Amino acid sequence: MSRVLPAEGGLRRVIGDGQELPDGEVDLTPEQHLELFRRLVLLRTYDERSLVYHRQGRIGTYAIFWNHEAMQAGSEFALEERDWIFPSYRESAIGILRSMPVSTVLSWWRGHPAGWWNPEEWGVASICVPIATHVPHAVGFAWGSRLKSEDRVALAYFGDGATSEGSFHEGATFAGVLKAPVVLFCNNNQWAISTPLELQSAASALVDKAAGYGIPGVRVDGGDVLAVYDATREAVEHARAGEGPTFIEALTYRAAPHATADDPSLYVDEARVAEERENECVGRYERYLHRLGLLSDEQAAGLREAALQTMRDGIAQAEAEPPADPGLVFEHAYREPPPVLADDLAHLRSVLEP
Ligand SMILES: Cc1ncc(C[n+]2csc(CCOP(=O)(O)OP(=O)(O)O)c2C)c(N)n1
Ligand SMILES: [Mg+2]
Repeated sequence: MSRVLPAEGGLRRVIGDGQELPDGEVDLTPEQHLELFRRLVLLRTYDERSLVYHRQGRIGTYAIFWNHEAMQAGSEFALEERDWIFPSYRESAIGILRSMPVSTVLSWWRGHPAGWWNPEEWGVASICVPIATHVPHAVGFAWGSRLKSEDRVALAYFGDGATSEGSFHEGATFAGVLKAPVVLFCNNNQWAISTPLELQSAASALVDKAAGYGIPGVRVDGGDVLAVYDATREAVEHARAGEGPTFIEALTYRAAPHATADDPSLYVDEARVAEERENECVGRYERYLHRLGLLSDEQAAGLREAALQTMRDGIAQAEAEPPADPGLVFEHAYREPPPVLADDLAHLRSVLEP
C-alpha cells in the first residue's frame, strides 16, 4: 500500500528526514528499491564523470543534471518498455536506464555520429535542444499510438522555462483535446539559464497551468524519487486507461550550473545552492533505504564502483570510435547542396586532414 504524504506547497512527498518528518511508503519490493537506487547512482556517476571528461576536453559542452536524478529515474521507473521518452538536453542520459550503452550518450556529447541512436531501438527520441519543441512530438506520437491501438504512453521531459514557450502551449492544447496518452513532466528547477522562475511566470505554481488545458496536474517534491515514481505511475495508469494526459510539476532547485559554459556565481544565491546540495536526492533515498534496512554501506559502495567502471568503459569505447567524416556536417540538409558548401567542406578537410 502506498502512503504518499502531503508536504508544504501542495507537494507530494514520501521520503521523510529521519527526524520529525515521517517516512511514507510506496508499493515496491525490496529488489525494486535496490534497482531504483542503482539507477540513481548510475545517473549521478554519469553526471559527475561527464563534468570531469568535459574539463579534460574529452566531451564538449555538457548540460549538468546533478540533483535531477530522482526526477529522471523515478519517472522512468513508472514506464513500461514499450512506452516512449522524449528527453530534453537535461535528460541526455535517460537512455542508459534502458540499457543504452553509456558510450552512445558520451558520443552524442562528443558530437560523434556514434551518438545518433535509432529512437525505435530504445523507445527514446532524439535529445531535444530547442526548448519545448519536443512536446508536440510526444503528444503526436502518443495520439498516433492510440489511433493504432498500440497501448503506448509517451513521456516528455522539459523545464520550467519551457512552459512559457508556444510549443508547450500547442502540445498541451492538443494533448487535452485529443486525450492523448502522454505525461508532460516539468522539472521545475526554478531557473532557465539565468532567468529565475518569478521572471518566467506570474503563476504561483506551474501546475496551475494544467487546468487551462483541461489536464489534471500533480505537484511533487522533485528530490523525492519515490514521490516522483508514484505520481508518474498514477499518470501512466490514467493515460493507459484512455483518460488522457497528466501534467506533473516536479519542484526542485538547480544545484549546479546550467551547463559547463555557464557561470552561475553571477546570478544565483549560493547559500541556497549549498542548502540544496546538502539535501541532494541520491543521499535522501540512500538514508531512507538505510532506515528501512534495505541497503548496506557495502552494497552502496559496490553499486558506486560498478557505475564508475561502466563510465570508464564507456569513455574508452567512445574514444575508440574512428574520427567521423567531416562531410557529414554538410549532408542531409540539401538535396542539391549550394556550391559554396563544397568550398567550405574542402576547407574543413584541409584543416582536419592536412
Ligand atoms: C527555442 C529555444 N529558445 C532558446 C533557447 C536557449 N536556451 C537554452 S537552455 C534555455 C533555458 C531553458 O530553461 P528550462 O526550460 O527551465 O530548462 P532547464 O535548462 O532549467 O532544464 C534556453 C532559453 C533554446 N535552446 N531553444
Ligand atoms: Mg529550469
